[in-house]
Amino acid sequence: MKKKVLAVVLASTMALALAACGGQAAATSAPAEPAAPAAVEEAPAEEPAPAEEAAPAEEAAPAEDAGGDLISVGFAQVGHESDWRTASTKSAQDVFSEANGYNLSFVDCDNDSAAQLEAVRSFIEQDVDYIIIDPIVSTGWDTVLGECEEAGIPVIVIDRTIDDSDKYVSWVGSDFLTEGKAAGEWLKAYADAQGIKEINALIIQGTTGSSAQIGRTDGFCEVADREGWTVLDKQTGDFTEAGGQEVMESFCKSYAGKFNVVVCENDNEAFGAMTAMDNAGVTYGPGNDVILISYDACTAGLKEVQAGKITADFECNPLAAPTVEQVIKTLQSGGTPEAQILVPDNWYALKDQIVPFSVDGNAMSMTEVTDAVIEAQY
Ligand code: GYE
Repeated sequence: MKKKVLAVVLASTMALALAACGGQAAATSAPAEPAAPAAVEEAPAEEPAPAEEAAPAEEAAPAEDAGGDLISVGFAQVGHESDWRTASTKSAQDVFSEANGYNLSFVDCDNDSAAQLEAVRSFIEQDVDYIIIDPIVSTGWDTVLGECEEAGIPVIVIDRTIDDSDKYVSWVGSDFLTEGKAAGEWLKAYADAQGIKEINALIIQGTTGSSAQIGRTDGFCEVADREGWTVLDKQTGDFTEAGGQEVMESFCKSYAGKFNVVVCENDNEAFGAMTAMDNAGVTYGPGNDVILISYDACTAGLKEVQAGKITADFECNPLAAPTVEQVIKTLQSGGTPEAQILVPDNWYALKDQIVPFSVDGNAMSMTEVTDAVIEAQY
């Protein structure tokens, strides 16, 4: 299969050059994420931090307001599209419980941006004390955030970024651009180690216009462009398993025998892509036809790494709620929280796929997937 791939590539260099990442950048370009891909040092830790340690919760001193009432918090959540999202929701519901002194209004916006704006406006009407937003897409926010400001309700942005407004107090989340670059730089080092000379990649993207999609696509494509790899195609799977399967089914038909790398922008898309490749007779994982790269590194994703299906998985930690609670406590006591708080991530593979690589000159470490690592994951 690899030889076949090489032959096709050499025969159609011109056509493929048109489909390279750079040629399609406009489709996914957006204002830079406000979170300076800060602390690369803070990114992958040496040891797998057990999930709870990523953002330690404080001892549960009920966080009631000065009058002894519960603190009301509205959370406009993206939806329920992935394992990552389920973990994020559970984390918020656990932290902002009545026992901890909160009254949580939780809205699952079902990946609908209009519904998400409506949810925020309903929180303003309820006159909640704080609003948490995980923005489905990164633009279209300035007006409604202005309304929050006018109502005197502090907004905390969680996970995905808002790129067209700064009317919020803090952002807590992961560095998606670094995740994408890490996937690209790992692939470069791994391909070199394996003697793979040609990369012909397909990308199943996350929800179009979400900062997670933009950062991961841009980061990976930056390396792809630099290395002269061919990105045959990239299409959104909307961060769902069904979406990943559908896109991969169409890729398997359109690019049969032509690709040796599939990048899925989350684990659930990877699960769907695996089904599609199984049905098309395409093998993937270490030693097989296709290098399968994924993001999130949820428990089910790491199990597929262990099973030799996903070749490398780039984490995005969903347990940000304890850190958001710290922001609220800081505000409650009249302090000023950090404007940007990065949740650290790890990169995962099996032992034989762990190769040294750097991102922006900073050496990265990878974590070997073992039973204990999977056990500790979210
Ligand atoms: O990767 C995906 C989820 O915004 C980082 O959204 C999050 C992404 C995550 O649906 O699984």
